Amino acid sequence: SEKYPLVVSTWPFLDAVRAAWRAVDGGSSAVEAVVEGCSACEELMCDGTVGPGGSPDENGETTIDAMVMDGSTMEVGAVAAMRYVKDGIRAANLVMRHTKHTMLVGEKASEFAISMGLPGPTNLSSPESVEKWSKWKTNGCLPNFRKNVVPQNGCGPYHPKDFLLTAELEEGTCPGGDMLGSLSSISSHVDVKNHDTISMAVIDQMGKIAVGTSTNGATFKIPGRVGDGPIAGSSAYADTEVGACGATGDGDIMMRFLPCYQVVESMRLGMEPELAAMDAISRIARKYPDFVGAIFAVNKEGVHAGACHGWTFQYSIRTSAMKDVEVFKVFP
Ligand code: SD4
Repeated sequence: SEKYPLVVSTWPFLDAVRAAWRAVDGGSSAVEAVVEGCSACEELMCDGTVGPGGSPDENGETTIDAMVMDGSTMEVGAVAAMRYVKDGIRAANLVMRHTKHTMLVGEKASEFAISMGLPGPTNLSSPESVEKWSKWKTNGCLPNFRKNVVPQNGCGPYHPKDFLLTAELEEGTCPGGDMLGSLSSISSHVDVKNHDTISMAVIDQMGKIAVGTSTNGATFKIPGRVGDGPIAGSSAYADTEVGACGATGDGDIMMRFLPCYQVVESMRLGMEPELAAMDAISRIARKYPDFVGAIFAVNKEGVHAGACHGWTFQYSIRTSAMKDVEVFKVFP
């Protein structure tokens, strides 16, 4: 048919889309193509925010969030804050195909992935991530993601403000001193360059739909932080009867709204992809006017659209009507 196969992805991750296209055009299932596409991005370390070598946490470590969803069976596999294994999407796929669970986390996710044959343990740091982190350490470790805290000295440990005020009363000293004033003004500042998850949707030759995501998250996140990447309905969602959605941006905010679930459900009720995408984004923006994020929506007819807030967004598409990947720009 002319409507599918089809591959959509956040950002101009051209080689990832090409890898997924080769798979699906050659007869692979939507799930297989999503895995090939996201895996290509992990290997290329797309933008430094997919695969290893990006987004060091406060301890300097890179961890990985990834998810795959089969929109025909509604099965999901996900890994969250996975350490020492770089193949996020393949690990997620192993969870989906070889367990009855939906998500594994942290070091246990790594152990599972390695036991199922993925390479590891591997150091996920790169010279770039180490340098970024050392600079941050040298410059006083101003946290990106903490609020209402004071560092005990310089780089932490950080304590809740109230905790310290109590300690001050008890001991008659004032730990933290004037850092209290300066730190409280740094809320959850997010660097726009931090945010380039791959979120991909594929419609295969049978018309079946799958989605996948992979990211190393957010720079200087608190160790243990899990973003929207592995959360079905947030970073991506698929239903073969309706269509699919993929998201990118400030996952800490977006995962409070399940925007991709919202998009697919709106399309199920008859909304066009463009309106569904805009509605999902504006629900978030109404509560968080400063949030940065974007989504693409595609229905089962292959009609697609994007919406964004706080930045200009681009998504990539490949269909049989195109000679190569085409990139669409979306403005807030
Ligand atoms: C996260 N959503 O972990 C991811 C980052 C991202 O585009 O999307 N970047 O918050």
